[in-house]
Amino acid sequence: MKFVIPFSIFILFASSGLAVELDTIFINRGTYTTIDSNQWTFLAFNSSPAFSSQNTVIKLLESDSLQLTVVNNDSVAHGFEVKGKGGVSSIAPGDTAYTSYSFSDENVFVYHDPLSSSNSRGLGLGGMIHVAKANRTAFYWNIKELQSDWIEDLAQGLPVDWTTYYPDYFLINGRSHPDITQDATARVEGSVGDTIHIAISNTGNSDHSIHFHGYHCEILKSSFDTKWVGRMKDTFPIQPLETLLLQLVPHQVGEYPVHDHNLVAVSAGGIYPNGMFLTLLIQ
Ligand SMILES: [Cu+2]
Repeated sequence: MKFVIPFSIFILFASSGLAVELDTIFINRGTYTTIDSNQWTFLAFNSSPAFSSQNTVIKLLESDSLQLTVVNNDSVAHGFEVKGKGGVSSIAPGDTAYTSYSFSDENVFVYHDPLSSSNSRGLGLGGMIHVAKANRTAFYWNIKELQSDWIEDLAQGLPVDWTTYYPDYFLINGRSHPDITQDATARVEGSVGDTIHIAISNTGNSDHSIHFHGYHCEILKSSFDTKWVGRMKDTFPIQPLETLLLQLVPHQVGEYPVHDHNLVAVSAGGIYPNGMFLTLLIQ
């Protein structure tokens, strides 16, 4: 199903003082080179027709509206959905669809393909929207895991048995340690006393648990359970298609690890430490 926002609604948003973000997102199929030099088929939502293994982070300000054009560059149909906010159920190969959303408070949302969500996420497809207050310092961890010996079946549209899922590659923003350290949107750098926000989405198919060394963070938003809001912790479980918004105010100088507490996730293809592992650098 497709629809186009009438121009009159655009004028209404503009005249009420709320910003309207116009964005285009492309569903791209490409070749991904793993940290240990394997090459796989991979799917990602990118901001251009050029494939990147990093699903684009859609960055908005509080009260923004998003008018989104979704281009399916893949050879099979996909949908587009912001979890909890609806979307487009199916977009044919080569076709384009339009959808729109509004946002109020700062928060983090998952977007994914609802048509074949687990299978397309098993090939890498799934990203996050971060809604922030103005002038906010934020970092982004879109985490997911993949099972290497399922990639070709998933790429050909063949069924897999999720009850036997045994992933062996673990990614932050489409990259593994140590490459992920080069991603300035992921690698937290700051100073003692800064207010730093970390937007986390789990766009994989397995639970993860993010463990900070050296610092505690406050949960500002949890898509899973609002009772978690306000808790000050150093370990943050996160299930598939859930999000967290954390606030870190560093109290000490240092370089400390942050990683998935499940140590298999700090590997890639059995090689340690090549998975969900970063360091925080506080001056
Ligand atoms: Cu730890």
